[in-house]
Amino acid sequence: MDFEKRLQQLQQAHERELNQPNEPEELGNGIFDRYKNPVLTATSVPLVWRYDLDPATNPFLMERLGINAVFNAGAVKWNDRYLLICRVEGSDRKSFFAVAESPNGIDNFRFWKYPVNMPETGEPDTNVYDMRITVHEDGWIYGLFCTERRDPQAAAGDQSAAVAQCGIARTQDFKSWERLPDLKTPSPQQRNVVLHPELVNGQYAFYTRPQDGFIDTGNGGGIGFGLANTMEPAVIDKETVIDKKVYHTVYEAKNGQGPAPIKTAYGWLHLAHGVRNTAAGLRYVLYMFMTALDDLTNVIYKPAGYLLAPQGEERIGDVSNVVFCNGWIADDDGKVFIYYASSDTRMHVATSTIERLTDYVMNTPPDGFSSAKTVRRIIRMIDHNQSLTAAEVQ
Ligand code: M1P
Repeated sequence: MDFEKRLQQLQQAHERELNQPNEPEELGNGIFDRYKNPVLTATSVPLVWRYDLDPATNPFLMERLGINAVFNAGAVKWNDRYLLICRVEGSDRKSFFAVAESPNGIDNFRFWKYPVNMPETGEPDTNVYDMRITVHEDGWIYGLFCTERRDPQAAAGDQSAAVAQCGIARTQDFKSWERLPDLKTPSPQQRNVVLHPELVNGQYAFYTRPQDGFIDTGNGGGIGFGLANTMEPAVIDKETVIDKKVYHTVYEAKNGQGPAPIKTAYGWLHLAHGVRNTAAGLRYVLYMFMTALDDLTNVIYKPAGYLLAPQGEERIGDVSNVVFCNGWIADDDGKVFIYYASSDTRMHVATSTIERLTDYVMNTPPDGFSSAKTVRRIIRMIDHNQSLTAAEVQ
């Protein structure tokens, strides 16, 4: 096929994908609405990032810099637009950040002209991913992310051992970023670190995820909390686990804070991921809890089980059976956009409201930690429903 014709076809297919309207799935569960299409995939990435469009240097118009996946995006409403700060992973396995913007938060996401050119520290990152955005009361917008480097202690034959730490950068426009020193904590490794939007007694507050190893959290794990006097550099001397791993729950293997929590009249709403072991490997789901307004370490409500688990095609991808969320947006009218990735492959949106999410978190029963308690709860609900008059049920 001739170069011009192929180019035209590629451009048409790309525009068709970007302009595809998104619609909620029917009925839903009353807590949130899923949408029919992913909001971003690997093929949403601009053609000019992937193809050399010069017939002299790329006569077959082949993809030169392939993109493998777009997932795990931080999110923020900025200048009335919905921004996703995506983890874009090249076919070379390296992740980087890129901003995509939508007028309505559910479709028509388009990447900005260039990916984020994140500055490095004196110890260059091998891989960076999973940015959490915090619009902080100090006036900066912070992006906290995982920075990964080869484990300097690893034997020559071990090319997988890595050290994960929390990288920190700040911005005012999402284009130019100032890199700050990596977070220091008592834990040997860190992932899923999130900055709280408000100061606590004049200090910066962080949600952490202490872990002994790169994949296994070992004796660590749980969502931790710590304070630092300043961001330059941010040093946490003491980490307290506020939401720990628990046997036979959806967060028995590990868990991690999702995006920065949302403040409500009743408490801080948290979205997190929980991981359990199965014969088919790890399964990642999303769950919620609420902490007290006057004590960020006090979990006051926590419904049993998951809020959102992988479903349909979400189950399949590079790392199957995973949903992961590090970005959500609460609009002034109370609408909430939950941006979640499926199977480390693509981005989706689910919508809800603060009213629904607080009702879900505050009025859904907590975990009873045994089958017998689950059955007793169901019987109570059946009996309650049977006691209603026909008129009440209608
Ligand atoms: O592959 C699933 C997820 O695994 C890691 O999350 P966690 O540290 O909680 O296990 C991260 O690499 C994340 O990016 C990835 O989606």
